[in-house]
Amino acid sequence: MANSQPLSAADWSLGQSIDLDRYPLHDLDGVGGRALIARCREALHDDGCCHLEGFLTEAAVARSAAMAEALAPQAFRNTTRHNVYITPDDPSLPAEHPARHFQTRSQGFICADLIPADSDIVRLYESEAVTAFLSACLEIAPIYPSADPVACMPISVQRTGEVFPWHFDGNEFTITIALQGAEGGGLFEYVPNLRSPEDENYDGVRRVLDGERGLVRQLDLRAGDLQIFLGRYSLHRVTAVEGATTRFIAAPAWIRVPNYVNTVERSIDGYGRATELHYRRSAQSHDGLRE
Ligand SMILES: O=C(O)CCC(=O)C(=O)O
Ligand SMILES: [Fe+2]
Repeated sequence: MANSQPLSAADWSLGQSIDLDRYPLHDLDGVGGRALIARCREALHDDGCCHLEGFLTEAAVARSAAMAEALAPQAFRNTTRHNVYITPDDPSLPAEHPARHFQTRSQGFICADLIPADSDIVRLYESEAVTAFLSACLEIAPIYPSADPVACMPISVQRTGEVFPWHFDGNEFTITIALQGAEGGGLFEYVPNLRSPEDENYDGVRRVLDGERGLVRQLDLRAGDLQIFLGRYSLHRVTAVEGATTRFIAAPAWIRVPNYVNTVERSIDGYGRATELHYRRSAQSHDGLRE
């Protein structure tokens, strides 16, 4: 099991960032650690979503929210229109097909290379204990932090009126850490396992887009909460933020391949810029396939 590795001494200092009394990541093989992993696995199996309230310490929340506020003016702001599959329009499909339903998304991203190396969230991202914990919860091993300097851990910046409409994620799982909640709105809504590799369930997707609420669950992620989410099968969105307080969510990326770096095009498309590393990496494919 991925969590059987001994903990490096440096990881003990994670107690400054993570509430280790509630979430004993320093002792995953102990009784509390094993119970925590079992609880997370159950939530992921049943609901595709594991919500750990108060994962960060109060001091880490205060530092992280202040950091996000200070960096927010440098966020890359973007407004796009997309369908739930994040694919281009296909006029050969009937107008009522969900792939033809486009909604506007507007938000900003604080790119990872702006986040100080000594911040709570970067230290957490680089911790072997955190990677081992997530790997154990997801039952996927090994997983690696991304090597992309811009996209490895963006902080989403969602201001008044901004919405992240219904979609499925391209990646199998997503980890988020809420740094600041909205005063109102900014709710994470999801429909667990609405589709599967065997069944796209276009009718079910259509009904949610038409406003059917029966299967929709709602989470008000508060500052300090950690979420593990299987977004490839569960349709989800973030409702419009209300009030003057910006919603900040960090999205640290763990992936199945080591040393992953986006292509120049993906980096510019998603985050507005590419670095020297992206240009060097674009000269070669990571798996030999055309990208
Ligand atoms: O902001 C959130 O809580 C989740 C955003 C989301 O669904 C995504 O980044 O794919
Ligand atoms: Fe998503």
